[in-house]
Amino acid sequence: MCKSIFKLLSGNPNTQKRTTNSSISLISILGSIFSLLLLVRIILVNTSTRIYTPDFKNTPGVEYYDLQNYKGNKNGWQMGDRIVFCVPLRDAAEHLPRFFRLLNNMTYPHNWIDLTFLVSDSKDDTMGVLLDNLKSLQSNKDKTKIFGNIEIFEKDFGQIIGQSFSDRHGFAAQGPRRKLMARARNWLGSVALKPYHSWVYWRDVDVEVIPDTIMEDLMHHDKDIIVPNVWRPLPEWLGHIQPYDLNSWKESGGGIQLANTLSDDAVIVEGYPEYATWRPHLAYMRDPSGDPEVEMELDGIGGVSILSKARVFRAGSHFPAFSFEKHAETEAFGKLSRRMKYNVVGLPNYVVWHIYEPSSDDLKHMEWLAEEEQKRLEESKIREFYDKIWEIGFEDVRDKWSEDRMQVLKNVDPNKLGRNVFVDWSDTDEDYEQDEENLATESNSKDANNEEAPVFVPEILGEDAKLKADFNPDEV
Ligand SMILES: Nc1nc2c(ncn2[C@@H]2O[C@H](COP(=O)(O)OP(=O)(O)O)[C@@H](O)[C@H]2O)c(=O)[nH]1
Ligand SMILES: [Mg+2]
Repeated sequence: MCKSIFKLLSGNPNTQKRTTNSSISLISILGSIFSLLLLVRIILVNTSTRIYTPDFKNTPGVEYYDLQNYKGNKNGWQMGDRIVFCVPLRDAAEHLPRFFRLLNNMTYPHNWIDLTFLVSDSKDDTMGVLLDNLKSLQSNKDKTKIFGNIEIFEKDFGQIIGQSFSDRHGFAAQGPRRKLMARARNWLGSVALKPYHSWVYWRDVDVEVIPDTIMEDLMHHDKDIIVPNVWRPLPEWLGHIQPYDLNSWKESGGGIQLANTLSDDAVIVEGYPEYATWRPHLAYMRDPSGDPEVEMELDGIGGVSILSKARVFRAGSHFPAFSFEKHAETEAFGKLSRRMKYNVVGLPNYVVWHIYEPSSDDLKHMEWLAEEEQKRLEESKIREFYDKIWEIGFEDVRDKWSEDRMQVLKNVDPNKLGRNVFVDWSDTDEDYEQDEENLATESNSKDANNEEAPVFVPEILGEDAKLKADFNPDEV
């Protein structure tokens, strides 16, 4: 039957033409359907993978941010990731010039760094010095060195604890100070963080030495929160260097046990005998020749230099200004962020150096050292003076005399010099004779009175004669 139809179709030319036409239209219909399906598919694929992007170009005053774009890349310096620096300041005038010097040396593209400062409870000219330093920082002729947006906030919190080393580090001061510091940090963080920031960097003003590549060095670890190790230099008499920041640690059984015994409001602080936690501290994990890339998981962290992804704060983590798991401020920030499933990491072999500030005891000791030094100086001055007097009073002229002796004798005719020197006293004047007579009379009378005879010094004369006898003109 197929055969007959084929025959039928191919046999008649009209039928053949109709068949060709209908084939073409069939193909074009199929093509159209295929193209349509393809188009639908493309539309479907595109709409399902791409987020809807509203267009606000024509709506004044609207800013749109797709927050997916600000999640923080591990190579942020190549991706244009914007960082906000948060710097709390109190009585920081003396530290600011150093802070800005270090800031200016940083290798992370300056244009992508925004700076924010919170100035609180300062008795010195922190604000004035801050403004001066910012002015010269931003007047750099090299435009690549100019920083991004700069914001300064001012708010006093009524901090009653002094800013001296010993005031700040006394045990009793710790709880209230840390809670208040937490408030200050939250005030700053909440106004500083903008939607276009990918990273937040917390930095204390009083850092002495820090690698210029600190941002890249911390960022490439790609952690939610990361801190370096913090040590400080010491004067020679205290032993050169010392771990500084004990707030970065890993929780221990001892720490948890201790926390359970404390009241709800208590704040555990490290480095005080009152609170023995036996926690492993990041500071003590340092191996000076160890790999700086080594990471250590942490629970509590210190605040000297924290790099955090912005999303950690966006999600609600912060610096508890109350007792959170018996901690406050940066240590509680670490603990809280861990509870929120963010990773918190420290670098034991990568070190940032905090400045050395003397404690009250150090100051007393230094005062004593200065007094001792003063005493030593005075004594050495007196000794120098006496040495001079001694030299002048008891000058040793023997060498000088042997030189002079030659000078004295060099014009004497050696031929006339004999071993026995004859002294002709005949031309001695009368006065001299008279003197001799007087001397003799005096001597006789003294002898008569049994008094001591005048001392005659034949050795001297003999010495003189010997000198002349020994004289060799060839040696002159
Ligand atoms: N805004 C503000 N900053 C503070 C306050 N106390 C300290 N700071 C700043 O916070 C940072 C850390 O303080 P610091 O006293 O050095 O802490 P320590 O090194 O842990 O003793 C420094 O930059 C200080 O200038 C405060 O009450 N308010
Ligand atoms: Mg400090």
